[in-house]
Amino acid sequence: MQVISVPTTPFAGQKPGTSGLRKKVKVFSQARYLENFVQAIFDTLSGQEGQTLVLGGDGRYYNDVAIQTILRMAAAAGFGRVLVGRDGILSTPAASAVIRKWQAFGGIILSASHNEGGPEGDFGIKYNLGNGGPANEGFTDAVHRRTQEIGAYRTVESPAVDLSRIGDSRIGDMRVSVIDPVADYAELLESLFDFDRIAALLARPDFRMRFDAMHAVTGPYARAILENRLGAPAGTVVNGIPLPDFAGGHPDPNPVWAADLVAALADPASGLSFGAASDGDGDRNMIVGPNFVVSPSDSLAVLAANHALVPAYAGGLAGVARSMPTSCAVDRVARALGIPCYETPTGWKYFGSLLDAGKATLCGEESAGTGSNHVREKDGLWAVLYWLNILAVRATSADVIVREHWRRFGRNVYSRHDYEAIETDRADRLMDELRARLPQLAGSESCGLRIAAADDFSYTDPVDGSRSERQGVRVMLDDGSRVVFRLSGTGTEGATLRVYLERFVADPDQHEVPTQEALAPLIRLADAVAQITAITGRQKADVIS
Ligand code: VG1
Ligand code: CO
Repeated sequence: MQVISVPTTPFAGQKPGTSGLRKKVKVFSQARYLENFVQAIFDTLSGQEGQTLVLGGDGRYYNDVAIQTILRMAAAAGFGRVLVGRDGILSTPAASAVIRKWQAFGGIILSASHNEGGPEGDFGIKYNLGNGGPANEGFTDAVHRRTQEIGAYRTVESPAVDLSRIGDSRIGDMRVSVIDPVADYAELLESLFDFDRIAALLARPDFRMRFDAMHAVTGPYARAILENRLGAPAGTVVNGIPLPDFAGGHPDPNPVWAADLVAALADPASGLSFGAASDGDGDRNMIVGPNFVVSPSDSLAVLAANHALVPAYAGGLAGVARSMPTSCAVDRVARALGIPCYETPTGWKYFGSLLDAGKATLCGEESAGTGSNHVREKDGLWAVLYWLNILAVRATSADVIVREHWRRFGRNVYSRHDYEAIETDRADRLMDELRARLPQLAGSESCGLRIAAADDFSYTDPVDGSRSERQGVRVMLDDGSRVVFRLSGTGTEGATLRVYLERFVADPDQHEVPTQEALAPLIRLADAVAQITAITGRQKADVIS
């Protein structure tokens, strides 16, 4: 096998964000751009010679081109074998499952998740370690440093691999195995849940569900598991064929981008009793009951509170973990269960060490990502099956389950307001000024509310001691309410400001007050404290979830 070294020069800005490197397709498709980044990953590894790499993506535009490039570079880097999903498809949780099952050295996942696809859309790439989870900050920082000094990338000459057929071929000394992207993952999920009971629920005439794959990667997974294995009627899965441009939408399972699903569940004529959706790469989920959208933070709390009903977790939870901006609903469940609750920065990479160390069993984020120690990624279909398992045992609907949960634990009323594509300078100024004002905020009053404390969240990993600073500004009120501000690390256009609002309501008579109404005082406070309208010129958020 003859390895070719191709001279190159660094590109600025190849810095992975919350979940890998995401850029416009136009940026990624420049000559040497993808190659530089992949070489920087391979240069950061050691000991990969002869080992197995897992490779796949969410099927978005440019996946096919990128996969052929990466296969050749993996051969040049000395990998012994690559497991690649048929047609280049692997959802993020499926890639994690495959890495773990086959004890691979690591994996490369090609996805920009919920970001739009197509030639004008986004592309992304992330590296997962041998535990199946996203590389930690130490690794991604090292990759970024390497991209800034790179002088050559290595590849081999070889014709394109046929990815449409399962089976083995070779690139030089390396074996390429095209695998069924669904099988290992489906087998794993079947081992966690009570499939017989879920099948019985799906067969009931009074129960009808819809799963919206949003034209993204989960279509084949949902069909195989919900329709083929569990016997849900054909047509349960809608928008089930992965399209390179997601039919022009954002595969982001929230009330804005999954408005059709929410509307169908609000319409009694649809006959639907349960709805769910997943995102571009299949790691996030949306749960919808009759005329009721389950808040992702509540969903995590409900999963934890009902763990005894699910075979894989009936033995008890070691602990739970949530990202800092996620509501404290799960903390209340943890307290009742007498188990620890960890608070991490945003992004799944921070959960890996807790899961590996057996400190947490369930993890979740307010952005509709939930998962467990079965893989090292968040997992959309896993969450849907977990809910179905609960519904099957409790024989009631999702809205009733959440309302009962509120009555028992109180309600953490919660919402996230996103201001998208703000000019980067303005967004940075907003955060800088807010940070500068932090010392004065504690003890002050704003919009008639008393601020008890304000800080910039930092985190020390309890397992490896690594520190992460500047992970979001928290403004905490006297009554336990919170407003959190941070800039998104997944966007590709300007900056996205995320404002997270949370208020605890114990009184059951107040639980039905509409979310935005219950949070109105905090929404005013957020604007006053951070000067959102004054600095960005925006009167209201672009996406409210
Ligand atoms: C967002 C979410 C975060 C999630 C990340 C990746 O990050 O807030 O909770 O882990 O997306 O999810 P940010 O930095 O834009 O707020 V996914 O499904 O895009 O892989
Ligand atoms: Co995702």
